[in-house]
Amino acid sequence: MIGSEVLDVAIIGAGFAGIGTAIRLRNSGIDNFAILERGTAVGGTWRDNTYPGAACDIPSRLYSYSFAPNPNWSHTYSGSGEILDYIHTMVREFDIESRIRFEHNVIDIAWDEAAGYWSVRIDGRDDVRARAVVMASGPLANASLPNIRGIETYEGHKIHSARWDHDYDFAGKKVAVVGTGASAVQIVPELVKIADTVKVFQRTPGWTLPRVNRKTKDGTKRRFTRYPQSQTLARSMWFWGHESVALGVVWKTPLTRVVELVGRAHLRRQVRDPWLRRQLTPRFRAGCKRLLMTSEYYPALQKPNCTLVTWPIATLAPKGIRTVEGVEHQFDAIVFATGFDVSNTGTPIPITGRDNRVLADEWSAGAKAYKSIAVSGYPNMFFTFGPNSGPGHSSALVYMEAQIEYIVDAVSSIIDGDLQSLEVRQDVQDAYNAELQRKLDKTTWNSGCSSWYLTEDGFNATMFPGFATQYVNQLRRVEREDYTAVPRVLELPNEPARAVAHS
Ligand code: N01
Repeated sequence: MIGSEVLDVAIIGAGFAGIGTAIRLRNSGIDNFAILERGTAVGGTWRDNTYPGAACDIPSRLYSYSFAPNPNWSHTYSGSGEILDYIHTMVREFDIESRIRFEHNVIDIAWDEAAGYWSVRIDGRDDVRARAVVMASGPLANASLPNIRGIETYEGHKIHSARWDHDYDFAGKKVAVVGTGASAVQIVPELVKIADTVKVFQRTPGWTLPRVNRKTKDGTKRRFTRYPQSQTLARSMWFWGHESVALGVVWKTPLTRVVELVGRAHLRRQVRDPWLRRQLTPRFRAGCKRLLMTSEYYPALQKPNCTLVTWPIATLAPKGIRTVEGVEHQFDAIVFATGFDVSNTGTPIPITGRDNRVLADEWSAGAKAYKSIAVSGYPNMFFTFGPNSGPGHSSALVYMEAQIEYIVDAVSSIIDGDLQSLEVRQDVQDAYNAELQRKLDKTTWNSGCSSWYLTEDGFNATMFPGFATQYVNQLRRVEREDYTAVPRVLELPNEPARAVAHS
């Protein structure tokens, strides 16, 4: 049903990006917005990923917003609970709670060209109209069980890493972990402490680097509280440290070999058994898949109750997992740390733009946008963590903050300039993407491994081929010549009359 409400901005999702956008919109004087959240709590991926050992592999000083510094991070790298607390604290301190509408599952978004607003359909509720929409639904929001033969026949307990079952007692159980990515390497060290046995099913060994996690001293917390500049300086040092790593991780350079040498040395130091070492040695360039930052994973694999299985899985059976050489491994529970249904093709929600264009169709071979944020044909719509916005070497929050500032600038242009629409030019978007794909050819991500960064056809719709500095700099301001701006001619329904701007 069409509701009567007209928002200036509808934000889809109350994760890090949605909350950050809300804070910065409000700081810039835009107050008529709502966050539409399908869940019952804020936090997005940090609300959902509560598996034992869940933590961030980027230092907290950098994995936080510069406009919401936290002097009290307990460790260099925080656990998921502490990160979720940080998000809750922002919601409280910036007074965002009243703007969040929980259990508002957006099922369709369509542009009304004549009226100049987006019609946002919400499951079982009145539609909302919004002059601008910010898609903050996140690329890793949808946990997916893998497409393994026989998965439905397995009779034991199935758990996905991002939908942890905290009621299930692993004590004394025989457990399988499928997958050896960023989630699995955090789960396995915790599971071996409680389960009777753990078998880890590895398809591809990843590059693993040591992670030194130090407790933050009380004196340091006090100093950061008293002298906020000292925390800014610490953040800056982490930023530049990660920027230097880009030289070996983002591009295939001689420094990539150095990263690989560090990975090999880490493996040699932690794993004495040459056969196990061989099984764990990656066969692709470092950085191609996400680097695994852990000092706990290799030791956990060598605990007496843990086994690495490298035979490919043939099928799941009622009692467990059958591998291709014909062995059936029986389990009480299987943990799937197999990643997410990543929308680098299609869109998470049906989106219909100008002239009835359907974004999922346009993105079927791989998503494309301008500077990861705007898409031609879809005016007044802005993506956080849109196409080609992923960092391989730095904090997602640094990228997200730059996106938010750009989006707030664009939305301010629409509201303050009383624009009907602000739409990126197709030729500008095409030129940007041609250059982007040319640059991606030289990156480690496109160097021949398979990962969630790439579509099945090998198109990279996920990562930004450059330094964080370059990504941030391109988003410093909205260049008006990149966009077509149409002044508003109609008043929106049920809103106080406004002066209509004329160009
Ligand atoms: O998922 P993944 P994840 N049969 O896709 C294997 C973020 N994150 O949840 O490599 C057997 O990386 C698959 O094998 P292969 C981060 O951005 C961040 O671990 O495809 N195995 C792989 O080993 C990360 O990139 C943090 O051969 C199957 C694993 O499952 C993203 O989340 C922490 C299979 C999936 O690895 C996803 O990480 C955790 C099958 N059918 C996650 N299908 C931070 O610290 C898949 N696999 C910030």
